[in-house]
Amino acid sequence: MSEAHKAELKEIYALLNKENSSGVITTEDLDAVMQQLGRRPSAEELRDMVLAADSEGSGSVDFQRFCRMMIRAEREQILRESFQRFDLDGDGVLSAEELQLALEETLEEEPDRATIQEMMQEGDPEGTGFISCANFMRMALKYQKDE
Ligand SMILES: [Ca+2]
Repeated sequence: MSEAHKAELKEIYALLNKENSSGVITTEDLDAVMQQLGRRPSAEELRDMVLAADSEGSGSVDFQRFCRMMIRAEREQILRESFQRFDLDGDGVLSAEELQLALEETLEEEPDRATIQEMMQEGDPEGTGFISCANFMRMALKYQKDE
């Protein structure tokens, strides 16, 4: 994480603590902070962020956990946008063909057949012939973790 990014997260965290007089971070608290920063997360994203931040149900969020939550939220946002861009026909799932084009764009070279087949198998465990957004994100987050 860059220093600038860390500073930004610190600022958000400070705002969040100021907003949050009850000692419990709610989606409203988070929404208020995000609005101040000019961001407009959806209700669903806010809920996910609070759930992710307070996974133990303690009702409070420390800075480290808050950073992890924000980084995760940002990564997921980027992946969701990538998925939408890769989903050329906009049917909400990736076909093998769309996956191939996505890989060509990402790797800047033509992926071999085996790689695509492997990824289709991993991203489509039910054998529907398509990769869902949830599976795409799960797969991508796993590869990012391994880096
Ligand atoms: Ca598609």
